[in-house]
Amino acid sequence: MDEDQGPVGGAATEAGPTRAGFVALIGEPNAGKSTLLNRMVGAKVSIVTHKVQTTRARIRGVAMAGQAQIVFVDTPGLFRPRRRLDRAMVAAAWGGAADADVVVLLIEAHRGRTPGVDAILETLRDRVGDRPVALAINKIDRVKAETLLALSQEMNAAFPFERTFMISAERGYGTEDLKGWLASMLPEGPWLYPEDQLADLPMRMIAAEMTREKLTLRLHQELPYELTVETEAWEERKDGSAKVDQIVYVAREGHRGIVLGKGGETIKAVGQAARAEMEAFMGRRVHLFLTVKVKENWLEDPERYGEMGLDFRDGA
Ligand SMILES: Nc1nc2c(ncn2[C@@H]2O[C@H](COP(=O)(O)OP(=O)(O)OP(=O)(O)O)[C@@H](O)[C@H]2O)c(=O)[nH]1
Ligand SMILES: [Mg+2]
Repeated sequence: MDEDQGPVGGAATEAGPTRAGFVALIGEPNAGKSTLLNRMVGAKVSIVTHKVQTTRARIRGVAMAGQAQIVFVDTPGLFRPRRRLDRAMVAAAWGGAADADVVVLLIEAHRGRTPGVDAILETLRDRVGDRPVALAINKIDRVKAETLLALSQEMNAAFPFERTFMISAERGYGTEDLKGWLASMLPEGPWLYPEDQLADLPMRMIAAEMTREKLTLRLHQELPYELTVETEAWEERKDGSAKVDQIVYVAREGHRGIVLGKGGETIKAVGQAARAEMEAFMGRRVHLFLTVKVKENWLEDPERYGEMGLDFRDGA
């Protein structure tokens, strides 16, 4: 009987029926969506930086909460898009919200109800239909408790949130409460992924994201916006290690020098840090080779969007 539960099982027991579904995390750039996803999954599957517009595609992370399997959908930040890449990112974010069972809007406690938050609220109902939307006020470690109540009231007057949670994704405050509530909101049904799967993203893409994160952290203000990383080749070696070749695309010749750094020291440090993270994630040795290529109009190249998990046409 239990075998009929679906592709990957998840049988009902005395603990109650199994549940499964999608929870989309939306919000302005830098709100802490990826940090929350990683916290929920218990592993770093989505890259995090202090910069806005870190996440470019929809990234799924799988978390278990009792009998429920919650598939968190991390999305790019919502902002007013200007360029093609921006538009494709924002489209991916709203697409993630429209496909989810439950939507969580993250805002930053210390920034409060910004014009960007208002812009999201304006179209939120049209975008999500009658799906439940929860508010998560994140980064509560940065503010005094008194300000939170006022912010919560102000937000709830502006939109009928199903629930409001005060959390710190980074420190893990309030996140278990949020997880438990989300689990209870999901429809009954078999799990969608094997219990031990953490992410629905090919390893070569996770590896490319790891390198992009290290570049972002290393280059700070110098970071070219027009930069993307692709895993070009992946070779499994007999000794159990992997040889990974990646290309860092930049749009201008001048950016090549920035990425390489003096005497190649920047790309070397980035490569070391990215390799260490890949090895820790996969639990085996990695030989990483990075090449920087100038491709002037990659931002208009449909293939690059496909590699990022975005739809080129969304940017039109
Ligand atoms: N103090 C504090 N910082 C946090 C918290 N959660 C996230 N951050 C920081 O906020 C910054 C942005 O976090 P991300 O998780 O990358 O934010 P995001 O919403 O995914 O950003 P985009 O992908 O650019 O849309 C990082 O520097 C995080 O370390 C928190 O609870 N408290
Ligand atoms: Mg992110």
